[in-house]
Amino acid sequence: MLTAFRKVLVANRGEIAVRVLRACAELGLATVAVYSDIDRHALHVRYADEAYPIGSAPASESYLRIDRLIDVARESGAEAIHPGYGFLAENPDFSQACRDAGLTFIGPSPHAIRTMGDKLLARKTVSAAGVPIVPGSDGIVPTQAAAEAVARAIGYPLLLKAAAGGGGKGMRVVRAPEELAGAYRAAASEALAAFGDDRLYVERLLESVRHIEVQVLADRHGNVIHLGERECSIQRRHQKLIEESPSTVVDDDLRHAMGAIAVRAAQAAGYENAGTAEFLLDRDKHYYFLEMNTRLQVEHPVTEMVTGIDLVVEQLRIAMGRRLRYRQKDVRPNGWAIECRITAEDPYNNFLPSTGRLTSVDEPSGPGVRVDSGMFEGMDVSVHYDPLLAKLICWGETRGQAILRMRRALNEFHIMGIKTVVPFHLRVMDSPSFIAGRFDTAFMEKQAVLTERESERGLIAAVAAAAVAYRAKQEAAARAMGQSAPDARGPGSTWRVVARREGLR
Ligand code: MV4
Repeated sequence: MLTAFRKVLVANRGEIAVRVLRACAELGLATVAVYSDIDRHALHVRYADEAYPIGSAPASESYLRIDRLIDVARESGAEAIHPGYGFLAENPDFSQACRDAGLTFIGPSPHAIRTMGDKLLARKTVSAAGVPIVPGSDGIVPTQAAAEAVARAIGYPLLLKAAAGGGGKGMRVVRAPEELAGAYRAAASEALAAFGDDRLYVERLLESVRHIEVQVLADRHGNVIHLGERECSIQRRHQKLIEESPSTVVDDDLRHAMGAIAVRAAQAAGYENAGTAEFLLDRDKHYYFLEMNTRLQVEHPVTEMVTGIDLVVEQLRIAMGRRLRYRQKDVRPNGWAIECRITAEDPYNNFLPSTGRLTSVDEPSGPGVRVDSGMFEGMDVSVHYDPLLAKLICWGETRGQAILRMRRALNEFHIMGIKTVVPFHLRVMDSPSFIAGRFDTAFMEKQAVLTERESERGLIAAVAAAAVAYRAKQEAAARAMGQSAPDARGPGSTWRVVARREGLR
């Protein structure tokens, strides 16, 4: 049955709020934005038809306030809520609260969120459906002794994991029996701090693996399809940095097999809407289900760029009760897409968050280039929220073309006023192992050079070359206007601009 809605409240901020608003507008839906005090001038507030304040800067006082969000939906007449990602996107209580308030939650049911949110229940559920999981304990290991018993059965090295967690929190590697006691205590206390739940389980540690995830779409009529894979191995402390689709190690047969297994996992969970099954893929092409993410993911654009399918539009249509418009045979990935996450972090100082006011923002464009951004000149980047500012996605007919295009686009991407990871991404695009597609989840450890500040000599030479090039452009532009170039030593001086661009300001 159809649940028509005409107005959507987007319960998020930044680039993903802008992204969802765009899909809503293209479907002719009215839109409602919500904002914290410091977001009152944000892009998503400007793009929405209506905008409502929901509280002060800390997320706990605003974007996580379920009561305020439901109140604004009522006050604005919004009949549906899109959670974006992060914040309340995978909070089953929010999905339930929307239902209780008679609102359509644009995402899976509370039951599906709960099932996949409990990593143990997720393992049990999909394993019963024939989905391969990493060998490990059958349930939690309530004591260190229980963990030791499992270790004797599956062997070392092993991984202690939090039943209530994902994303690596509460995870500890154990390579020998004498390490188990300390690791167990550390994992349990970290899990308790992060999730309020110290239950642990054990898995065999798989090494030299890739992190491959498969996008699925499930409607409310029993139709489930997959949209191919995303390569997500380039991560730093479980934060993805660069994603791509397809993966250099997945051929058509493997794509077909992993896709079918991802569909089976979604069906086992009674899944509706967009979801992502995460796998580990080892060197022998064996794959193991890790967890299922019950939200639209940050990296969804790489799938959109190779399939031509707008995932947010499909989410909205599914939430309206519409049938999927695509059958599995209609999904044929075309070309290659790479995403670089543009974050406000200093790649040469341990990715320390960088805050401040954006004094200028030049975003790349041109053929095959997409920028999903929440940035604007004058925007204040604060410590209250995730450092993700934008995503740069480049498409090419081949991976090589996508890399060249990404290099070109990154060189056009100038964000002044804070430090960003743009220079880091440029180095990755020049990295032989990345170019060769020869990497795994240990890429960042193995490529530490990518985050070492360039040698003084090299840096000075680079800044000098950039200054000369910039000055030449200034002089050429001035000549074209019949004017003289600005004073090289003034406030907009070449050296100052380039030094800022190189993060030396
Ligand atoms: C693993 C693993 C190897 N063996 N499990 C779990 C959280 C998710 N974000 C990644 N996780 C992993 N689980 C077993 N049994 C490797 C990963 C993993 C990873 C682990 C440490 C550091 C970076 C990583 C990047 C991707 C996957």
